[in-house]
Amino acid sequence: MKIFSKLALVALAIVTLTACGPKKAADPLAETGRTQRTENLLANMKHQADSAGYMYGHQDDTAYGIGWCGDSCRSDVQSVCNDFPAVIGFDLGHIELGDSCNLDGVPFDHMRQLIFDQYNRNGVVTISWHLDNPLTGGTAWINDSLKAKEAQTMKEALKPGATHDKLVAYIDSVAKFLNSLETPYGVKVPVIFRPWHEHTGSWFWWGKDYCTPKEYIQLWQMTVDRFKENKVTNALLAYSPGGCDEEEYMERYPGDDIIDIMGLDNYCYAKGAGDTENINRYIEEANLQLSFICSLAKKHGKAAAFTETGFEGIPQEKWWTETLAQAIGDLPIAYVLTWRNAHDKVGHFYAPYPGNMSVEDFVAFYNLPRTLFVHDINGLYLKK
Ligand code: BMA
Repeated sequence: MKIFSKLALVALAIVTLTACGPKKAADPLAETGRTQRTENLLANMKHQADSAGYMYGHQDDTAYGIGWCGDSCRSDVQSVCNDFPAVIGFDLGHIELGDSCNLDGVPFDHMRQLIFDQYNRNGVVTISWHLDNPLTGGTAWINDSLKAKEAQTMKEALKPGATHDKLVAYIDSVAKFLNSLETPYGVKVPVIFRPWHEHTGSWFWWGKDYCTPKEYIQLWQMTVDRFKENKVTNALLAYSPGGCDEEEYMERYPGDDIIDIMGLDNYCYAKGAGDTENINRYIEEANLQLSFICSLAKKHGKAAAFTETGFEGIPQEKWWTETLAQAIGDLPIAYVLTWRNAHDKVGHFYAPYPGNMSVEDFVAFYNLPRTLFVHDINGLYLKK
């Protein structure tokens, strides 16, 4: 290349750069250190809970369903009501092991794409984490025969040593995944991260019998510290105890500086449609718990949500309008999420699919003025 053409190229580059000015960040950071879209999502969830109604969510909705797995752009919910859930949940269990698929067989690369798809349709994404035990190598669940050892996990994880280092690396693997949720246009997809859930029970190694309130809160602090260290800017944090009273709920609350969404995990464990006693008990208890959670959320300036619920196998034809919608009533929650429709575990489903007995009632639930699906929401990320 002749010297003058090189000079011409340099001149052209300078002119172009000056004309365009400095490149503007696609999604600038807010004062909190999180992206503006992440803050907008939180602000809108608080506001939306006060006005429009609640979003419907479904775990692993687009990853698999009854009779299918990994299909492109498919959803059992969408198949029955022509609309996607406003919230879709995913689980990062086994990302900490460096596996390519999560504990339910969903490839993480596919999950990332499904998260982009949900964001692109203006929907919300929430992420849970059933991580393995960093001390024993067992699952997240307490195994009765290993209980004595598993009960030591929290203590070991919080003090300097091999288990602690392992847990740090585990949390870092989540941070890395969250950081990888960047669109080609430089926007980090906001997500609601919901770890250390149902800790008011004792079935996970972080459960109440296996640590003190102080230790449980330290676990959250450690999570947040690692997120900061890894410069995670797109995560809202949800706290989701299992069914409990208000005192228990607050006993292990990690603090207003850590939590954004106050949640509840509570399932209907009735023995069938005829078990009205237990169905009614679920309605009453969930309503009572959601009601103190909504008051607490208001007082603490947080959003409130029914972070996990359902009736396995939906044995009640009108579960949606006569049970779930009744449990929520007119409480100002931002969303409700029902659990997954397993394709490989017979009867383990919590949302309708074509041919399911509760389809008609689900459509009635869809048509209730307070339930919101993807078509009902807009501007969650852009309108402050
Ligand atoms: C549980 C069940 C399990 C699943 C786990 C994590 O409630 O659905 O089958 O592995 O959640 O998704």
